Amino acid sequence: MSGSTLACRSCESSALREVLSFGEMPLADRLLTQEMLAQPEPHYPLTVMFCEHCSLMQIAETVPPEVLFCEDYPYYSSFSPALLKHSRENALELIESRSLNESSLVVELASNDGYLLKNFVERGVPVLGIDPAEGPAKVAQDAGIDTLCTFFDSRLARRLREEGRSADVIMGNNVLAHVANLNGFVEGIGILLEDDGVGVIEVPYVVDLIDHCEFDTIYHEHLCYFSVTALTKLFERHNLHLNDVKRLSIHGGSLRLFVEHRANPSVTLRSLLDEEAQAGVAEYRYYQDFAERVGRVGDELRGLLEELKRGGNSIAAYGAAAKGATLINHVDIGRDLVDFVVDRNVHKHDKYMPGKHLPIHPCERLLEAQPDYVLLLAWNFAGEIMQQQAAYIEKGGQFIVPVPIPRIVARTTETLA
Ligand code: JHZ
Repeated sequence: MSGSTLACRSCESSALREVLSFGEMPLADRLLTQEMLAQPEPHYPLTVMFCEHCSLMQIAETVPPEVLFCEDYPYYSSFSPALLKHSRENALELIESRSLNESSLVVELASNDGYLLKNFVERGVPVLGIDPAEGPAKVAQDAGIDTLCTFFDSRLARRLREEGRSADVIMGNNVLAHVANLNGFVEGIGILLEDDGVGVIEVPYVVDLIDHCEFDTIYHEHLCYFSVTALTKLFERHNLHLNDVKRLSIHGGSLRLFVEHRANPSVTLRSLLDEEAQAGVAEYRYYQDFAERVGRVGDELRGLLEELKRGGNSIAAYGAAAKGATLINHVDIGRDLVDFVVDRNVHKHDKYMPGKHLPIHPCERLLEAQPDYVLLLAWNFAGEIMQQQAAYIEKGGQFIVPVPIPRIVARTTETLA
């Protein structure tokens, strides 16, 4: 059963207006085994709303977190070399800028398989990972990364405090949007953070989502889609201050937030707030034509795939990503159009994509089958994936990038560089 938001997830106002409805959708990370194919698959409505009071974009439905994150959660951060590099650089910068040492504590919320914390451990900085997903948490524990397999909230923060643990740095990458009790989570950060500590948090940026029509990043795990304007209000409610922000290209465009107990807003933060005000991010009209644009991208993509099929071409897909589930289900891409999906994550192999049940194979399958086209579901790692697949491209294979405008990426020196 999913709950429905009657009030804003941040400010609790009821001034919510619909931006887009996807109708009923399956769960994006609930990959199916062969046996599960014969059973009914749960579907839940997926409706994007905008809060006219605090300007937070969000979805209306809350699928219980235990359903989303605990059983067989297939997302392991360590399968992307680009993400590993990004995380390592982030950790090294922080060790340097905060002078972290053996008496510091770095806590990561949603620490997954330890992809980020291992960089601190390697340099002797004590860490604590917190993650409710059993599979990834076990990988981290086995690698010697102290990890609690549970959800983070204000109660856990208090318990840790009582045990004498407080954090010099709290990290949380791609977790804030996933949290059903948003205010409780942020309150917990305030409790656990040392007086002079810093929260370093990454979230996908709603401005990039809207501007580049990244509609496939909307699924039940992602409850919120943040602007700096909305975030400032969220943190202030808990006596925390968003003091600095950095725009990042990862995941189609993200923000790295620097949150502290004392207010000390940077020039960058102020100018991004100004930019958002000028663009109208706090007003409904900024989101008003999104549904129409999403419809257009979907029609164009389906049209392109159908045309290629009519021409006798074979098509596969790359990346059994959560966002891929939204894309194939919303655009209605089934086995009539795409034969199979490949992915490097071994935990996804021999399973089937939600809803459309496309089979998932190891990446080697691409060279064996040499389909004429590959739909890039993990378009956020396009450069990295196309370089890896140079042999497929050399043999005449071509990639289709679905957003912001569906297009075939021709075989160029750029893709092979
Ligand atoms: P990727 C996940 O979304 C889940 P997804 C989560 N909900 C979230 O918030 C975002 O990340 C941020 C594969 N791959 O990371 C790995 C290759 O096979 O874009 C993944 O299965 N070869 C927590 O799932 C998928 O593609 C490669 O070379 O949409 C990418 O999924 C690379 C780079 C990736 O996120």
